[in-house]
Amino acid sequence: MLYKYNTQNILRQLGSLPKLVIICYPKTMLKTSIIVPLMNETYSLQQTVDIVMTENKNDIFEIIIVVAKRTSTESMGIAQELINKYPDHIRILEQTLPFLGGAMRDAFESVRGSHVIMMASDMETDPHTVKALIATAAARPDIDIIATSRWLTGGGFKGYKTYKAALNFIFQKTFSLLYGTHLTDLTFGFRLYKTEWLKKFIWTELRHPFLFECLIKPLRTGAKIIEIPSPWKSRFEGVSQNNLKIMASYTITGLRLRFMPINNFIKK
Ligand SMILES: Nc1nc2c(ncn2[C@@H]2O[C@H](COP(=O)(O)OP(=O)(O)OP(=O)(O)O)[C@@H](O)[C@H]2O)c(=O)[nH]1
Ligand SMILES: [Mg+2]
Repeated sequence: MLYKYNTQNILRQLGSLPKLVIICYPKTMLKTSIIVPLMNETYSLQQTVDIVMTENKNDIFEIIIVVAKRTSTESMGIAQELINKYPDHIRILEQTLPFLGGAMRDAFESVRGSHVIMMASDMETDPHTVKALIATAAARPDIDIIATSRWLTGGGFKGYKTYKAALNFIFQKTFSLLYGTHLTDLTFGFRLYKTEWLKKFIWTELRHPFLFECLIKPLRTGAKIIEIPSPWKSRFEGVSQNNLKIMASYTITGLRLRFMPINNFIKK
């Protein structure tokens, strides 16, 4: 006799073990919302979405392209083309809060999937890694957040200035010690979250350090976090919104949140 069961049902039914079990995973294993903020990228946005859709269509519930008033007309044109190409999957969200952190925070409020992937549209977050993130989440339902790391074997930096890489290394080592964590990349804004972990917190950062805040608040409250490697490659078009002053302010964010009572940033 054949039984079509998922893993949970099999475990529940262990008392009456069938002779032969066929495990049928549903086609769509995760209902993933992907957040892609957009400022002045064109070809890299197209490439990002095309690769993600080709490799993961069944696991993607929606791709949210977050735009600002300052998003370029050319970029808006490409976003519209992508909506025409993938009408069931892509939507545009106009941010109300300012800057990159504001874009992400607005998107966190708007996601409808069971899992969320945050990434960029400048091809610095390797779209091929999305497949690995989804596969890891499916294989490890016990994990709350899967972060990607540029510092693990299989990651790496291409086109990153040497002094920036050195500062980044010192930053990661210092803050992993301060937070007592094995994680090697606390600031790379390329991660998969169980959606509930995005809804638990009062967020405060608006600029790039939000990418750090949205990892260390869950870390401080006991989220189970693992890392997989992902290579970083410098953008080949458009311009970064980041600068040295913003990069320096990550330090203030890290120090402030290390000693803040948890109750001050968990939603009641
Ligand atoms: N909607 C929106 N997107 C933004 C904003 N700032 C940056 N982005 C997007 O967020 C992604 C990452 O932004 P970058 O400014 O390149 O930041 P970064 O990659 O962390 O920093 P770099 O290492 O300097 O490149 C890109 O896809 C940008 O288009 C913003 O204020 N609003
Ligand atoms: Mg960038």
